[in-house]
Amino acid sequence: MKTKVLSAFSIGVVLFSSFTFQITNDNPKALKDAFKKDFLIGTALNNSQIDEKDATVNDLIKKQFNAATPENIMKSALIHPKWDTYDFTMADKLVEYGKKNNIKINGHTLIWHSQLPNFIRGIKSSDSIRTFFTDHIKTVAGRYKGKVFSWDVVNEALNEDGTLRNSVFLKHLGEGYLADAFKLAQEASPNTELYYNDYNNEQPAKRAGCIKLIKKIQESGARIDGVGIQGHWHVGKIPLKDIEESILEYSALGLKVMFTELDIEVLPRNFQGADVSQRMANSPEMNPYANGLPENVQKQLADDYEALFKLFLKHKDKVTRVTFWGVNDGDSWLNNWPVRGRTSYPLLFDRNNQPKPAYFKVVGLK
Ligand code: 9MR
Repeated sequence: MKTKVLSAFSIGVVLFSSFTFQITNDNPKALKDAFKKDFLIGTALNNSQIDEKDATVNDLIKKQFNAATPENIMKSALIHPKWDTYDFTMADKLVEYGKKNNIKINGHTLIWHSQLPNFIRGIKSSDSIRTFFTDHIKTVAGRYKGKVFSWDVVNEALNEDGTLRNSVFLKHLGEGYLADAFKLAQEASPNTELYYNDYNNEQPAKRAGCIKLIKKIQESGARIDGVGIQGHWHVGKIPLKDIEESILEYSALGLKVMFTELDIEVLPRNFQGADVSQRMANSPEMNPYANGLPENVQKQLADDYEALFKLFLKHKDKVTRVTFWGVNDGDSWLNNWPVRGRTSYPLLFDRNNQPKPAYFKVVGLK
């Protein structure tokens, strides 16, 4: 009898210790804690997340991230829908959410050629574009003065060859609009960090254009604090050398470097970057992992994330934030771009909010 009790006890101990071991193994430090001394860890938030609709997602956000960027709600089409009408409802909620949960908010974005309000199309005079530009920055940056940590003041002003994009702002205001945007943002919100943000600006030609653009802003006397490299990359093709050179070259200009919209696409595509106007037709070959991600791709994704974070850690004195473009695979924009309705797997958390092998590799670096 005694022996029986003892063995039941020892089985219990063995079970208990393997259980505890599993907990520690499956439950490593949260991202924001693991990289606490290195850089902020951010995510993009959509309306349902700001509204705290799903308790599991909400817990995940609060546990893992200490920075957030609104995925859409601060873009001019949404926050400034009519000439004299602003809608701050969701942006105000986001700011509250950040305050409540100790999450630093990066405003995204003041001046961007895309997701502009409809009324812009009807404007033909440069004076009116100037008025829109000035009022928009003053009003939006002014409202969140002291409430957001930083702003993407200008987003995606460059072409792939490094020349300036022929946006409505360049056409009507000339290239001085870049420095003007930073000056206006600085006046409206003096203690907020001000950034230029783009995709593919780690690529040599676009990077050279980006450096030229930054120097012009600096020479104008305007303040620019950092540059965001969005980081929409493709599995197995992370341009590590270009990224490292970019970190060094941008920080040599006295700027902080951020990875602002990180995700790694695993689905086929015949071009790079994140120009939302580019689209491709759907077909079964274009959506190969509708029923799950093969082991080898999952491993490559994990290895890519590990290599990236190793590089970020190597330059942690220059990199101040790494933000993922979405919380989990299910809500990534890559399920709908450049092909609608695909099943993509670009982030560290899966559709059930569970950490993926890539998460363990990244956190395992610490
Ligand atoms: O993720 C955003 C998606 O929900 C929007 O439909 C899209 C529309 O332009 O914008 C996406 O976010 C973009 C970001 O604001 C700027 N860089 C590229 C991002 C992905 O397109």
